[in-house]
Amino acid sequence: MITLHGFPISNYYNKVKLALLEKSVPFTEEFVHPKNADAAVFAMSPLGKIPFIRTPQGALCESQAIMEYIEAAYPGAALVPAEPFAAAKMRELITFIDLHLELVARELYTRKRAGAGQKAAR
Ligand SMILES: N[C@@H](CCC(=O)N[C@@H](CS)C(=O)NCC(=O)O)C(=O)O
Repeated sequence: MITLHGFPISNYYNKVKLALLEKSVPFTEEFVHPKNADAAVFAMSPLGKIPFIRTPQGALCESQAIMEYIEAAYPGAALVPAEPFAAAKMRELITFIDLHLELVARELYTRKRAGAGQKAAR
């Protein structure tokens, strides 16, 4: 049985959770907030990031590596197109979202929050 660690406000966490649900993979969830990462969390996720999963073979982190593991290890609905170009386009979109949308948007949230804090302090 897979245990998914993290928290549901994370897009990366939800990405993995959706794959597990779409493929009907049995799993449980365990709440982990990276701010509270301890030695046990770092042993499973060396950068202390979520999501990570525990499997009977060991722990695995990085959402895209987890997605590829789930797709390869479990039958059922295929999440990756069989046709090579279509599969590459899917990976292109994932990379675009992960690197050029999610990380940039996150930076904007951080700046917005910092700005809100400055206004409150005035
Ligand atoms: N490349 C990682 C990114 C995961 C990530 O950034 N997770 C955030 C929560 S959404 C986190 O754990 N942040 C805490 C930190 O960076 O210390 C993945 O795809 O799993």
